[in-house]
Amino acid sequence: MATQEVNNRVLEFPLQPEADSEEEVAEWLEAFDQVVENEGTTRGCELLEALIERARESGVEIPVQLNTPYVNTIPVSEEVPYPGDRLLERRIKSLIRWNAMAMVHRQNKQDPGIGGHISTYSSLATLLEVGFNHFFHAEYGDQPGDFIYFQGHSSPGVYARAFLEGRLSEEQVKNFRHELRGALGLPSYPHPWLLPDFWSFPTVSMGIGPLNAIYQARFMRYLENRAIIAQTPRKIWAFVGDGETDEPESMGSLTLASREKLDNLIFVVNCNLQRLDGPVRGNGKIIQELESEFRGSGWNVIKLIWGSYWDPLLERDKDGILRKVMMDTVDGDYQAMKANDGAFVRKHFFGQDPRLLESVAKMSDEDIWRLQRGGHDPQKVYAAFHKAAHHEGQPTVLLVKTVKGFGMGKSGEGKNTAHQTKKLVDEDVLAFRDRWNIPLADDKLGDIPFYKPADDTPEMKYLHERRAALGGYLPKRRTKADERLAVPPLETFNAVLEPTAEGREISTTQAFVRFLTQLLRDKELGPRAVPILVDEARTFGMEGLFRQIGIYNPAGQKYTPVDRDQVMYYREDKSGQVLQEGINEPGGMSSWIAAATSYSSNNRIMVPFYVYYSMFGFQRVGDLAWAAGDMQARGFLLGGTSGRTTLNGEGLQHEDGHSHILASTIPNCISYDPTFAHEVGVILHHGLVRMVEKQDNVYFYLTLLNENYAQPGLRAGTEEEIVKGMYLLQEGAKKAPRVNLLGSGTILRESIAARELLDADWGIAANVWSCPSFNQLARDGQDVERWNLLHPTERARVPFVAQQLEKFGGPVIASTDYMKNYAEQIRAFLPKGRVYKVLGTDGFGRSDFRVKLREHFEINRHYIVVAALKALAEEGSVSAAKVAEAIARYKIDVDKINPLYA
Ligand SMILES: Cc1ncc(C[n+]2csc(CCOP(=O)(O)OP(=O)(O)O)c2C)c(N)n1
Ligand SMILES: [Mg+2]
Repeated sequence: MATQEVNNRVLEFPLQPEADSEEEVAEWLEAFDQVVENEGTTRGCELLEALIERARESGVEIPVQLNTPYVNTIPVSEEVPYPGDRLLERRIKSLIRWNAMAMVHRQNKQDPGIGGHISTYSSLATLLEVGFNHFFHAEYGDQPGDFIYFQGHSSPGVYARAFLEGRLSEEQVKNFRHELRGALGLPSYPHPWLLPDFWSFPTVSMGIGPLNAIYQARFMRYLENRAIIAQTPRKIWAFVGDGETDEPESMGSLTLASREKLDNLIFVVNCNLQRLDGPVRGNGKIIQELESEFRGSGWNVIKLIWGSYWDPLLERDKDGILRKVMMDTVDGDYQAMKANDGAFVRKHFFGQDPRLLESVAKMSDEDIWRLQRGGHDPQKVYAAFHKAAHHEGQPTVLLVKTVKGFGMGKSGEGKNTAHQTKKLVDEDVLAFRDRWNIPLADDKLGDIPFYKPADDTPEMKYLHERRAALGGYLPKRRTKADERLAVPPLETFNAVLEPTAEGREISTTQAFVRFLTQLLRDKELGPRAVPILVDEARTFGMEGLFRQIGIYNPAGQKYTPVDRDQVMYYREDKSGQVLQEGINEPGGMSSWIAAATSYSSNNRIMVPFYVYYSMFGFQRVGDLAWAAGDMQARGFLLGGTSGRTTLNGEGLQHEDGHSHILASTIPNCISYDPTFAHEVGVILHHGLVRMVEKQDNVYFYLTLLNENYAQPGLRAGTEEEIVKGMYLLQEGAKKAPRVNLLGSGTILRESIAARELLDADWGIAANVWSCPSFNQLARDGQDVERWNLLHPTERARVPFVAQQLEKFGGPVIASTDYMKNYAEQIRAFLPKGRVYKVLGTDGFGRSDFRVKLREHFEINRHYIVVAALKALAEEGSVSAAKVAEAIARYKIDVDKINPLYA
């Protein structure tokens, strides 16, 4: 079969027609060949298009075919010459291979079980080295650099190069995966948290790299279109495993990249045909499968399958037999070819057709073995990278065929176990040394030494020269932005800090929107705010932003919006500020990550506000939130319409009662469940100061509520306590007994109501404490506890919770719209001897009104009163009969099923 690409679609037509129509077809082909020869390929394409159109008009069914034959996309005639010194580059690459292998092998000899991977890098080495020597630009002068997303498991190779470059010491590479030995060690994988001036992008949780790379490329264009950075030819290179493309995250956002014409994005899929357990598509061909998926998604696809030694064979393949065998052989068999030897390939590959076998009769088994795959041929890789880097109007994917464990000999090459190979048998170490020409004598191989040539050797000079020509060394991460931005004073946000006017009620979501609107007016910071929405702007009352600051769309707005005559119409604009991601939480989170790490990647501080349904937050995109922590993202996540009983009517899959528990698992995520508008204002302002002014490596999560109520306003002097997580909102009458009612979010208002009931119905006084963050209180408590543990003879420190509560006696009752564990966290940090009762919303949600939900989950004012009386009874201040009396009075059904099980 031969093919012709038309409008991104590829048509197949038979080269060997049926005998009866042979002549007719030959005539047509000849005519077509002549057109191409005389008038060029564009004309040929036009002709075919016209023909197809006519065929369609005539009712001829034309098969849609997204695949091309199983050969390289770039014909030999179009390959650009290699600009580098192939011999020196090979030498450098061999040294890197050796040092990467040594790093993993030594460690596992010393410490069996410490792990590490060799075979991913072995397959990737040529791809990365061509990139490092000729394509990957570092930041220099006013030239921003390229972004490289490395396959996580190839880290030993990236470290080995940095070692040769003198950027990592021998001590460091010796301490690969030894991060806790006092010496400088190296983390297993790309982790910016652990190596902050080296790695930028954590990629080792598969799928996160490709997804983030797409949104990074998009965010780069967003900054350019908004004139925050200059438009430059810089690229985002994402190296992706072929197995990694199994992840929906890897493939789920491909159309965004083509829709927005992200020609700054290049995916390189390292198709070594294997994942961890075995072949990726044993029965088929991963390259063909990905070709149709990417092409169908509008990407420019470049397949690089065969190395140069195949060129003469393909050239001679006039009858298409070789191409047919190439196409018919499945990946499981291709893998076996490379796990064996030349004789095996002769028998099982060329042996599939006697004519093919004959065509290689003059080649020795060694010659056949040397027929390498495209990804191990620098000439071919260069040509493919060059073409990708110059392609305009579309993102490009390079589908490159490689061998897993390339050069690892019997210990790994092409074996199903390659991924887990950490140690080579001695014989393979010798073979490895010989294969890559490492000048180490047999008797020096014992502990697998690292090898680094002297600085004045040609290869070392070349290594440094190439990087100097490309601006410097990579990977390299910026830890702080150079620019300094000032946060306006807190008073600027008085609109949310003051009490609401008589009869006016607002929600904390509205308070947030007011805060954001105010911030957008700030000359310096306003343009840096990035509101990110996932088709929920109207849910949060944020549709006003559409008109005001516009929705980003690189194509502008080509239609007249249906609501054009309204004040808040749906306005899309090339320099729009809102990122509207559609119903796409992983995309929203990835945009947020790109913006939240812009201080590092673009040297521009951006302040993203990603607002979403809190239920579709951490539990949906938890792994991205974890990666954001690793990347030291700085920004605001806002979980809207949160609270298991505060979101009316939406039921089980919408009502969030646990996002704060999940938020607490991320060490540098600071989370709040504010009740009042002024708390929202104080917390957001504090967040801005920490992240923008101080450039602290934290990010903030706030839950926002859609329940309207009067706002009491900020009491001056409580700001710091709000931030720490607890302040006294209402002091009870000075009489005994007195209880302490703690709460957060809307449920704090039930505590306020309970305070009145306690007084009116039972004559008991109560203090009400607003606790915007049980998570922060718990972290403080644990930190103090740890200090006390380690300093037993010094004066014990007191947790903040205890400091606050020590001002008053009496039991403590906490009630929130979250699982009991949320408020349970502070139990250990209360003053000694306090009775502590926690109410929370464990169990599946229901659709109904708030009062019903709060009754169902046993967190309403009545339950709070009963819990307070029970606590007093346990303390001995009231009788148990009083508790029973209250249960009866409030008509609480004691036989009601526990909502956890209901
Ligand atoms: C989300 C996730 N799931 C599972 C793993 C474990 N894992 C690490 S590497 C790997 C196989 C990778 O295969 P491939 O993407 O083909 O890369 P290769 O090493 O072959 O280049 C797996 C399953 C992971 N790191 N992340
Ligand atoms: Mg693979």
